[in-house]
Amino acid sequence: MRGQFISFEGGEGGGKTTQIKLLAEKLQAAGIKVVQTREPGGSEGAEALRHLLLTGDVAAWSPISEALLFAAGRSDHLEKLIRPSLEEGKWVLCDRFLDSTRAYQGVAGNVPQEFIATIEKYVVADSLPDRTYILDLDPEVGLARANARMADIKEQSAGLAEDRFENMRLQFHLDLRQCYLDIAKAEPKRCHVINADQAIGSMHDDIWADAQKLIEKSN
Ligand code: Z5A
Repeated sequence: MRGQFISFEGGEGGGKTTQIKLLAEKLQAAGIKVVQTREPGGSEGAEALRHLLLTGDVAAWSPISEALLFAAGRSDHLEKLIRPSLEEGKWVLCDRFLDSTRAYQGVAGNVPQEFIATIEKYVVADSLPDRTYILDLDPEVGLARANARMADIKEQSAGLAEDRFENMRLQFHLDLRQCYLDIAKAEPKRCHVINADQAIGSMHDDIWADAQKLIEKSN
């Protein structure tokens, strides 16, 4: 039986990585095989693109070039990892997916939605996530969390840190938040908004309550 495809989305510091790890542990304890992955990245080619996209000058790529590069990585990721894993019955938990392009390059970067929709049609096609958890948080709180984590990473990696988008102005992050909430409103069956301004354990409880329904449905 095909596995379930779950993506985690939201602005900076919402806790996606933390929540993916917790959900993966619960699913594995329930006997489900899980693949944890991320975008940009997740396959060899897409990880190389990640490095190009997320290091260096914030203006290195125009939003339209970024949309194409993220799409190229997504196409490789889908072909090499996501679709084969789902076919093997594994559940795929993905840190960011197509909604990040809609939000970061689309609404916040002004790339026309028709352009993004066309790329989605050919790259993602019918491989939409079965469920998307949108971790919703005031950007000022999220950026403070992300910056605290970044300070640790920079100390360990001599300055090579992926902080391009975190350097953008606050309005950019407010636009992102609104875009995610609009996506959730437009696609309520796929997207569930999780309040990220609560303790890690409470967020996990909300996600697990919903994931259990997915397990029941997929049995
Ligand atoms: N991007 C794009 O533009 N277009 C696209 O199509 C795609 C991506 C796919 C990827 O960065 C960047 O690529 C991203 C969008 C862009 N923008 N940026 N910057 P990334 O993968 O390096 O980082 P991220 O996805 O933005 O992750 P993050 O927001 O920094 O972190 P997170 O995964 O959401 O959170 P976390 O690592 O689990 O937690 C962050 C810190 O907060 C950490 O210290 C935790 O211990 C702490 N935390 C977590 N939860 C809580 C709660 N509940 N309370 C208190 N503290 C917490």
